[in-house]
Amino acid sequence: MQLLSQFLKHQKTDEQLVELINTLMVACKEIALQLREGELAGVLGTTDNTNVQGETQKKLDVIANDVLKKLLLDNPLVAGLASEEEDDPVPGNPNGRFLVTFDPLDGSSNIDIDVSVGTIFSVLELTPGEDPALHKTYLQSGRRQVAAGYVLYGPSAVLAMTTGQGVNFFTLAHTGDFILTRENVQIPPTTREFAINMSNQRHWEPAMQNYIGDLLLGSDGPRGKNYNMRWIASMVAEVHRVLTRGGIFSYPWDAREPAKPGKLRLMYEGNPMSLLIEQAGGIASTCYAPILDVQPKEIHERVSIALGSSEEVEALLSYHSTDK
Ligand code: AHM
Ligand code: MG
Repeated sequence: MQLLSQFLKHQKTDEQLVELINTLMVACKEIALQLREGELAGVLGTTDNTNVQGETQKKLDVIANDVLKKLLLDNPLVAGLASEEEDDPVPGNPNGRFLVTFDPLDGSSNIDIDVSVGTIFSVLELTPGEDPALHKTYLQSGRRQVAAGYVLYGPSAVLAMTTGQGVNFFTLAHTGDFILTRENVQIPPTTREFAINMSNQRHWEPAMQNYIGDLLLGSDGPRGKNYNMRWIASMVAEVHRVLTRGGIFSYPWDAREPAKPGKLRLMYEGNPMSLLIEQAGGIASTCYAPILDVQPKEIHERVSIALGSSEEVEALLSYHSTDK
């Protein structure tokens, strides 16, 4: 049995990064406890606020954001943070080394129905001389992440994390420790499972409509096999399924808001999930380029996402390159 801290030591992870990860996990354990109490703790339901994306905030969005913010700002290694639930970045210690971006509670439409949600985080290094109070300081491409991961709050709480040396799962034990439960996760290259919100089909690009249309034809169609569909409406749970047994997950560009390429955010969802997927041998793409190569222009920017089993994502990309 290996504890998270022992495992990171064994991987010779930078000691300051280990300290930062420990802080993140203290916050996630607190969030897990609040979620477990649910209605009993009076934490369900919505607030009167909307966030910067114009979405109504759930009480637990705010609680999770506050827990992460407080603990991270108490850690002198943190130069600043940016959150899906904050309009602007929050500066920390000007001599700190790390910038942390996060979605405190992803999939929050699932909170009130007791379905899985998660915390997604991404760790960058402050470029010396830059100001962590400014948006532009955070606009680094996903390739520059020094760590990324999520904690899935499901029947058990599971941390999936990478520091650039593969992906590993750690399960939260009743002792409060995260214990290594799956090492060097590898996504199977082929799959018969896809995840997409089909209700948006008529708004997608023709290439995406054609690709999904061919999956639906099953063994009679050009893909020659029958597919199954899943949609949990919680990206953390979908990515966990993809990492665990393969699959393809997409939240693509849609015509309703052409200026916003998709629903999900690059800095809080796209980049950390893409690093995990690539580190586990999968592909994460905008449908035209690797997500990790996108140069962010705004901290709350959205991105079209397709990720998962390498052969399946390659098949999807071929529809986009030929527009067949
Ligand atoms: P959130 O960060 O506001 O919770 O939104 C992100 C979530 C993802 O977890 C999930 O993939 C998607 O939104 C579901 O969207 P939809 O409700 O359109 O199916
Ligand atoms: Mg969210």
